Amino acid sequence: MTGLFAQHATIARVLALFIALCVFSGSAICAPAGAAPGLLRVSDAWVRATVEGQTGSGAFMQLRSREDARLVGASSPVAEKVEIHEMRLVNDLMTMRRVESLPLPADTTVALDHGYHIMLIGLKRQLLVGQSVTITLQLLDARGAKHAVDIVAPVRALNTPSVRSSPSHE
Ligand SMILES: [Cu+2]
Repeated sequence: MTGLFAQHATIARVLALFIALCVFSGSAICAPAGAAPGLLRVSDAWVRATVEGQTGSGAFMQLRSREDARLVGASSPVAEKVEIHEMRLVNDLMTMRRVESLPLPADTTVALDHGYHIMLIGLKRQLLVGQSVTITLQLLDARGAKHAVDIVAPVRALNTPSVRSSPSHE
Protein backbone atom coordinates (compact mmCIF):
# COMPACT_ATOMS: atom_id res chain seq x y z
CA MET A 1 0.00 0.00 0.00
CA THR A 2 3.02 2.30 0.21
CA GLY A 3 2.78 2.89 -3.51
CA LEU A 4 -0.77 4.10 -3.09
CA PHE A 5 0.24 6.51 -0.34
CA ALA A 6 3.08 7.88 -2.45
CA GLN A 7 0.65 8.34 -5.30
CA HIS A 8 -1.74 10.23 -3.03
CA ALA A 9 1.05 12.50 -1.83
CA THR A 10 1.93 13.31 -5.44
CA ILE A 11 -1.71 13.98 -6.26
CA ALA A 12 -1.95 16.29 -3.25
CA ARG A 13 1.09 18.26 -4.42
CA VAL A 14 -0.22 18.56 -7.97
CA LEU A 15 -3.62 19.56 -6.62
CA ALA A 16 -2.12 22.24 -4.37
CA LEU A 17 -0.25 23.68 -7.35
CA PHE A 18 -3.38 23.57 -9.50
CA ILE A 19 -5.43 25.38 -6.85
CA ALA A 20 -2.71 28.02 -6.55
CA LEU A 21 -2.68 28.49 -10.33
CA CYS A 22 -6.43 28.60 -10.31
CA VAL A 23 -6.57 31.36 -7.70
CA PHE A 24 -3.95 33.42 -9.54
CA SER A 25 -5.58 33.04 -12.92
CA GLY A 26 -9.04 33.83 -11.55
CA SER A 27 -10.37 30.91 -13.54
CA ALA A 28 -13.95 29.84 -13.01
CA ILE A 29 -12.93 26.23 -13.45
CA CYS A 30 -11.12 25.12 -10.35
CA ALA A 31 -9.80 21.98 -8.81
CA PRO A 32 -11.59 20.41 -5.89
CA ALA A 33 -10.06 21.08 -2.50
CA GLY A 34 -11.40 17.77 -1.20
CA ALA A 35 -9.94 14.28 -1.36
CA ALA A 36 -11.07 13.40 -4.86
CA PRO A 37 -9.21 15.33 -7.55
CA GLY A 38 -11.41 16.06 -10.51
CA LEU A 39 -14.62 14.94 -8.83
CA LEU A 40 -16.43 18.06 -9.92
CA ARG A 41 -16.09 20.13 -13.05
CA VAL A 42 -17.42 23.65 -12.73
CA SER A 43 -17.91 25.75 -15.84
CA ASP A 44 -19.37 29.15 -16.73
CA ALA A 45 -19.49 30.25 -13.11
CA TRP A 46 -20.43 33.88 -12.52
CA VAL A 47 -22.07 36.12 -9.95
CA ARG A 48 -24.51 38.91 -10.68
CA ALA A 49 -23.33 42.41 -9.79
CA THR A 50 -25.23 44.38 -7.16
CA VAL A 51 -26.25 47.98 -6.63
CA GLU A 52 -25.18 49.79 -3.50
CA GLY A 53 -27.01 48.53 -0.42
CA GLN A 54 -28.25 45.35 -2.07
CA THR A 55 -27.96 42.45 0.36
CA GLY A 56 -28.34 39.44 -1.90
CA SER A 57 -27.29 38.16 -5.28
CA GLY A 58 -27.26 35.02 -7.37
CA ALA A 59 -24.41 32.82 -8.56
CA PHE A 60 -24.79 30.72 -11.67
CA MET A 61 -22.76 27.84 -13.05
CA GLN A 62 -22.78 24.41 -14.61
CA LEU A 63 -21.74 21.43 -12.50
CA ARG A 64 -20.65 18.05 -13.74
CA SER A 65 -19.66 15.37 -11.25
CA ARG A 66 -17.51 12.39 -12.18
CA GLU A 67 -19.54 10.18 -9.86
CA ASP A 68 -22.92 10.32 -8.15
CA ALA A 69 -22.85 13.12 -5.58
CA ARG A 70 -24.99 15.82 -4.04
CA LEU A 71 -24.43 19.51 -3.64
CA VAL A 72 -25.26 20.00 0.05
CA GLY A 73 -24.14 23.54 0.76
CA ALA A 74 -21.91 26.45 -0.07
CA SER A 75 -20.16 29.38 1.53
CA SER A 76 -18.40 32.55 0.45
CA PRO A 77 -16.30 35.18 2.21
CA VAL A 78 -18.51 37.92 0.68
CA ALA A 79 -21.79 36.65 2.18
CA GLU A 80 -23.17 35.84 5.62
CA LYS A 81 -24.69 32.68 4.20
CA VAL A 82 -25.05 30.91 0.92
CA GLU A 83 -28.03 28.75 -0.01
CA ILE A 84 -29.09 26.47 -2.85
CA HIS A 85 -32.31 27.90 -4.27
CA GLU A 86 -34.99 26.57 -6.52
CA MET A 87 -37.28 28.79 -8.58
CA ARG A 88 -40.87 27.66 -8.83
CA LEU A 89 -44.04 28.98 -10.35
CA VAL A 90 -46.67 29.02 -7.60
CA ASN A 91 -50.10 30.43 -8.49
CA ASP A 92 -48.60 32.31 -11.46
CA LEU A 93 -46.05 33.85 -9.15
CA MET A 94 -42.35 33.10 -9.50
CA THR A 95 -41.05 32.21 -6.08
CA MET A 96 -37.81 30.78 -4.82
CA ARG A 97 -37.10 28.55 -1.91
CA ARG A 98 -34.10 26.95 -0.29
CA VAL A 99 -33.43 23.31 -1.03
CA GLU A 100 -31.42 21.05 1.29
CA SER A 101 -29.39 19.50 -1.49
CA LEU A 102 -29.17 19.11 -5.23
CA PRO A 103 -28.47 15.70 -6.81
CA LEU A 104 -25.48 15.59 -9.16
CA PRO A 105 -25.78 12.33 -11.12
CA ALA A 106 -22.51 10.98 -12.53
CA ASP A 107 -21.36 12.50 -15.82
CA THR A 108 -24.43 14.70 -16.09
CA THR A 109 -24.28 18.45 -16.50
CA VAL A 110 -26.49 20.14 -13.93
CA ALA A 111 -27.20 23.77 -14.72
CA LEU A 112 -27.56 26.23 -11.89
CA ASP A 113 -28.77 28.94 -14.18
CA HIS A 114 -32.34 29.70 -13.37
CA GLY A 115 -34.49 26.91 -11.99
CA TYR A 116 -31.68 26.33 -9.54
CA HIS A 117 -29.11 28.86 -8.46
CA ILE A 118 -26.74 29.66 -5.64
CA MET A 119 -28.00 32.48 -3.47
CA LEU A 120 -25.59 34.80 -1.70
CA ILE A 121 -27.37 36.25 1.35
CA GLY A 122 -26.20 39.06 3.63
CA LEU A 123 -23.59 40.50 1.29
CA LYS A 124 -20.71 42.18 3.10
CA ARG A 125 -19.88 44.46 0.18
CA GLN A 126 -21.16 45.62 -3.16
CA LEU A 127 -20.27 43.27 -6.02
CA LEU A 128 -18.86 45.17 -8.98
CA VAL A 129 -18.27 44.06 -12.55
CA GLY A 130 -14.64 43.03 -12.97
CA GLN A 131 -14.30 41.68 -9.44
CA SER A 132 -14.41 38.00 -8.65
CA VAL A 133 -16.03 36.07 -5.84
CA THR A 134 -14.76 32.91 -4.20
CA ILE A 135 -17.43 30.33 -3.44
CA THR A 136 -16.79 27.01 -1.72
CA LEU A 137 -19.18 24.27 -2.80
CA GLN A 138 -19.79 21.41 -0.39
CA LEU A 139 -20.40 18.00 -1.91
CA LEU A 140 -21.32 14.64 -0.50
CA ASP A 141 -20.32 11.65 -2.60
CA ALA A 142 -22.17 8.32 -2.79
CA ARG A 143 -19.96 6.89 -0.02
CA GLY A 144 -20.92 9.75 2.28
CA ALA A 145 -17.54 11.48 2.05
CA LYS A 146 -17.50 15.27 2.08
CA HIS A 147 -15.67 17.32 -0.55
CA ALA A 148 -15.05 21.04 -0.69
CA VAL A 149 -14.63 22.62 -4.09
CA ASP A 150 -13.41 26.21 -4.33
CA ILE A 151 -14.40 28.23 -7.34
CA VAL A 152 -13.58 31.78 -8.33
CA ALA A 153 -16.47 33.34 -10.21
CA PRO A 154 -16.28 36.65 -12.08
CA VAL A 155 -18.89 39.32 -11.35
CA ARG A 156 -21.01 40.13 -14.37
CA ALA A 157 -23.35 43.02 -15.12
CA LEU A 158 -26.71 43.24 -13.36
CA ASN A 159 -28.64 42.79 -16.58
CA THR A 160 -26.84 39.61 -17.65
CA PRO A 161 -29.53 37.01 -18.34
CA SER A 162 -29.04 33.92 -16.18
CA VAL A 163 -30.20 31.66 -18.96
CA ARG A 164 -31.67 32.06 -22.41
CA SER A 165 -34.34 34.75 -22.09
CA SER A 166 -35.98 33.53 -18.90
CA PRO A 167 -37.02 36.17 -16.38
CA SER A 168 -34.51 36.52 -13.59
CA HIS A 169 -35.43 36.75 -9.94
CA GLU A 170 -35.14 40.12 -8.25
CU1 LIG B 1 -32.56 32.79 -4.92
